[in-house]
Amino acid sequence: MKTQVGIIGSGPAGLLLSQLLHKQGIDSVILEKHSRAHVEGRIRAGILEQGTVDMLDEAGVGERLHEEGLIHDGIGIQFNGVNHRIGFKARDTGKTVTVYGQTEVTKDLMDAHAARGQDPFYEAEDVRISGIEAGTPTLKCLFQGKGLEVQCKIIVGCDGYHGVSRQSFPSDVLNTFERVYPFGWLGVLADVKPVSEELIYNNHKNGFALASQRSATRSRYYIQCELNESVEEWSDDRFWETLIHMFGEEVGPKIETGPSIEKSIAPLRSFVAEPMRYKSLFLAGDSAHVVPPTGAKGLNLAASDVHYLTEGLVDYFSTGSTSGLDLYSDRALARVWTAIRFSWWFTHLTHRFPENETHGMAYKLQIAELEYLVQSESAKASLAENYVGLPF
Ligand code: RFL
Ligand code: PHB
Repeated sequence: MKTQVGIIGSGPAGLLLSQLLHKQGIDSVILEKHSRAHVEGRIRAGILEQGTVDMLDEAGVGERLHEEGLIHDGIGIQFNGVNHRIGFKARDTGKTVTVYGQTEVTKDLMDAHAARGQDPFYEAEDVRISGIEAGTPTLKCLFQGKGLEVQCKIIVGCDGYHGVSRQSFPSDVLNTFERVYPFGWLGVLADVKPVSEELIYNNHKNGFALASQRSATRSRYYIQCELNESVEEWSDDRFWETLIHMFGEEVGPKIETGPSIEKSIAPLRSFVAEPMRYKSLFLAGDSAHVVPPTGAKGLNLAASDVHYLTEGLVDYFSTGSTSGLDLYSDRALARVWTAIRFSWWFTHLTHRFPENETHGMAYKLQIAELEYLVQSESAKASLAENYVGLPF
C-alpha cells in the first residue's frame, strides 16, 4: 500500500493531523496499536485552548464540541483554605478555554475518519519504521495476522511517550531533557455536580488537589499521591474524605460525592526530545514532549505541533517546497518550551515536594509567591495569558 503521510498512533495528534491533511487533499494512513475502544476509553485531558478549538473547527469536527463544551473564563487558585479567582477576559487575553474531554475529541475525530471510510488500522502489531536513511520511508506491521507494508513520502510519529518513532531516531541525533516528579496524581471521575463553576487548583499543606469537570453533571477530581501507591489502596470513601478535607471549610462541604466511574494514578514528568525531525521522520505530540498536567497543556501542545506540521506538509505536497518542513522542529519546539516552563512553574507553585514540607523555607516561599500572584495584576495577567494558550 502507498500513501503520502504514514502516521503512527491514533491519539489526538495522529487523528487531527490525518483529518486536517484530508481536508487539504493529502492522503494518510494511521497505524494504531490498540483497539478503538481502548483509545477512546482513556480518561485524560479536559481543557482545550482556543487555538485547539479553532483547529477542531477547521478539521470539521467542532459541532458537538460547541454544543456540549463549557466555556470557562477563569480559574480558582486556593491556598491557606481560601479560593481566589483569576479571570481571563478581565486580563485582556481576549481568550477563554473550553471544557471538553479528550475522550470526546477522540470520538469526534474517529467518527469523522469512519465517515470518510478511512478508519485507522486499529490493533496494528509490532509497527516498525524503515527506509529513513535510504529515502524510502516505510511502515511495516502485523495486521489481523498478516504483514502490512505502507510506503510513504513522510512518516509522522504520533505514538506518545512510549512509542517507537522517537526510538527510531539515530541515538546521536536526539537530545533529551527530563524531570520525573517525586509524586503522581490520583484522579477520580464521577457523575456528580461539579463543586464550582470553574476549576480550582488547590495548594493544601498535605499536597495538591484539583477540582475539574467534564460537564454540568460529571466531575473530575485529582489529589497528589505518592508514586508507589496503587488505586486499590484508595476506596471511594477514602478519596472523598481526603478531598473534602483538602478543600477546607469554604469549598469542602459543597463537594458532592458518588461512586467513581474511573480511578487512576498518573506519574508526572517534564520531557523534551530535540529535534522533532530526522530526514523524512517527524514527531508530534507526546512522542516528542510531555508536561505535567498542572497547566493543562499536553493535548494543546499536540494540537500546536499538528498546526505547524500541517502547514509544512501542505506546502510540500502542493509546491514541492520544503521550507515549512525545515522550520517545523524549531517552530514547534519554541512553543513547547514555553509550555514546559509554565507547567513546571505551576507544578512547583502548587505541589508538596519532599524538600518543601510544611513550615520549611521552600513552603514559605511558595505561599509568598501565591500571595503575590493573587494580589498583583501583572502576575495574574501572566498566569491567564499562559493558561489560555500563547499564540501559535
Ligand atoms: P497519545 O494520546 O498518547 O496517543 C498516542 C497513540 O499512539 C499509540 N501507540 C502506538 N501505535 C502504534 N504502534 C506503537 N508502537 C504505538 N505506541 C503507542 C497509542 O496507543 C495511542 O493511541 O499521544 P498524543 O496524540 O500526542 O496526545 C497527547 C495527549 O494525549 C496528552 O498530552 C494529554 O492527555 C495530556 N493531558 C492533558 N492535556 C491537556 O492539554 N489538558 C489537560 O487537561 C490534560 N490533562 C493529561 C491530563 C494527561 C493525563 N495523563 C493520564 C497523562 C490529565 C492526565 C491525568
Ligand atoms: C482534567 O479535567 O482532567 C484536567 C483539568 C485541568 C488540568 C489537568 C487535568 O490542569
